[in-house]
Amino acid sequence: MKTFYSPAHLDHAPPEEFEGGRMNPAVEVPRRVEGVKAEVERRKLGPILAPEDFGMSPIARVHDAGLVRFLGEASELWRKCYGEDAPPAIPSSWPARGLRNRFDGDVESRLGTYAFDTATPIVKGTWAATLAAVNCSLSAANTVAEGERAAFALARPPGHHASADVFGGYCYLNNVAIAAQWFVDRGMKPAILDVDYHHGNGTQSIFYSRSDVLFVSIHGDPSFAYPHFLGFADETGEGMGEGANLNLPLPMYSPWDVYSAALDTALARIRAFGPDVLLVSLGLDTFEGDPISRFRLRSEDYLRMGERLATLKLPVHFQFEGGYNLDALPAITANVLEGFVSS
Ligand code: 6XA
Ligand code: ZN
Repeated sequence: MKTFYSPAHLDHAPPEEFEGGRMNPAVEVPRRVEGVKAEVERRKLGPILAPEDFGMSPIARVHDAGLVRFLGEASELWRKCYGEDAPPAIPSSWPARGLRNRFDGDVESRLGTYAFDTATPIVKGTWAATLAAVNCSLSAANTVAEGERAAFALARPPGHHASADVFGGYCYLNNVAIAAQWFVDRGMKPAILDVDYHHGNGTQSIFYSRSDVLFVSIHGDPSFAYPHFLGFADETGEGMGEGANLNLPLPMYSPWDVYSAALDTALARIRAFGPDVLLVSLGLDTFEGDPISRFRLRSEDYLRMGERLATLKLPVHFQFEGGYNLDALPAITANVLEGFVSS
């Protein structure tokens, strides 16, 4: 299996995020991807390749032009406002009910308009890393479209919380959604399975009124888990998309037997949709030792997850998302990939 990787992510390294009333050390750090890369090499899971450059048009198929323009210039505008050595850009005010969205205001108002949380700082290297992550994703999609059984986009920042015109949750552009749209534009019928602990609100919202892309997500119930405002079981799609969205929120501390039953439900729904390619938003923060999540999957469960995905007999695009236990992350990620390729 080919893995796509770019070192551009190393320059996207905000040291902190604002959370729980204080600045906390960042958990979405470069070591995540570097550790997984080393493990893919160690287990000889296949070549690690540089992405091709797909340009801006696949991004424009999914994202709002105003968001893309803002992300491209945000760091520079922020530093003009607060100085060359300013800390990372984080919004401090939002256009909540009764206020106006401003798409062409100053950097503070555009940050509030386009971001939905304080966990997603913008630094100098953020935009280049974001574009490289999209290119890794599209390179993996291209490989799968050309007939490979699977490919792995090993990239950060992750993407599944970014909607067409809002960023957040450590995500700026939605890598998996851009790849799914790219498959659609090649006449393919993609299904997306999001196994990250957090609901993929961005991916859901991008495809919510469409019947040509299925979105299925297994995640911590938003009644207690981030992103708090989307991911409930009654969100089933709208209009043409009614029935093409399935959320399987699970209780706090769910272990593998609970998770695995939800996975069976998810796979049955995917089979019924009849896709010709599966995209997996591969978040590994369902692990029992994850520092920000509350599920209880163990290392060997990820082998089972990979094997179970293989029963669909579909080509699979694996897209790296969350997962923050730096000691376990390399092994549990590689376990999913190995479980898949060895079955
Ligand atoms: C913000 C938590 C963001 C969760 C990011 C994540 N405090 N998403 O792992 O999948
Ligand atoms: Zn997550």
